Amino acid sequence: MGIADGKRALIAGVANDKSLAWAIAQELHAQGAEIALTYQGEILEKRVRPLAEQIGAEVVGELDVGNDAHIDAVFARLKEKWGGLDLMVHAIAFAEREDLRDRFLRVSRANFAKALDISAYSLVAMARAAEPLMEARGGGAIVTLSYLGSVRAIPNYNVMGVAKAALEACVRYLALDLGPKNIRVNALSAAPARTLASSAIAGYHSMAHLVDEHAPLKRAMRPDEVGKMAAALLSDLSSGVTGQTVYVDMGYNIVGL
Ligand code: 0WE
Repeated sequence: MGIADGKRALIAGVANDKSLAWAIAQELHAQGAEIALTYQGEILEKRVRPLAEQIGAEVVGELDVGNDAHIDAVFARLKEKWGGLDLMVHAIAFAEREDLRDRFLRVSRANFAKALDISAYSLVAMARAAEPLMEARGGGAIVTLSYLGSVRAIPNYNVMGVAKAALEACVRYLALDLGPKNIRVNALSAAPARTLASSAIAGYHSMAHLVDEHAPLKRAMRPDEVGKMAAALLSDLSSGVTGQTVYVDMGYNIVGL
């Protein structure tokens, strides 16, 4: 008996076995959910398909969230497959690599727009597509991934911080729109994790180490801790919680030094 028994979940943003989205997929599977995965581009498809197989998930298509036709096709497939949807995980972000270093104020108008489009607007577009499918099931729950750079100025995070601030605001407005349909929307703000999204970042290791050292729990985050909190936010255990940003960061965000 699991907390996601009989639930049907779409998880977007698995890149490989280090992805926080994969940790969430495994936990939801362990808690009894049926899973659908998407992939972004052919290179990641080769990584996602074998992972899907491990948890009996279906790969329901390519999802480049900058492409409305991909969003339409994925949700059409879900409607055909399940006729509804209970849970959705959005674990997607993008900023140009050149903007994740040096000075924030160098970001171009075009790169700023793209970072906010892919990292924040995409949640709105996916929530709109999910709404009728969740309504058909009498409600649902949505979780997206954020980071402390939304509310603190973290060196080099730059335009991604602005995008995560927008993402967390989108969570609140979506929660307001979708609450009457019994659909909850929350963000999970994770500590730095060693994933594909962070592997490219200069100075990542010293940053992650600072968190381990100064966080109240004095240790690194484990991906399964993100999986467990996401499962809770997607389950009836959090039936009274919506519009929130919940930190899974060993308490780092509360510390001032
Ligand atoms: O949200 C993120 C990173 C997301 C991300 C990563 C990349 C790398 C490759 C978005 N766009 C890109 N574009 C690429 O071309 N994190 C929370 C991880 C992260 O990124 C940082 C961090 C941390 C932590 C960047 C600077 C400083 C700290």
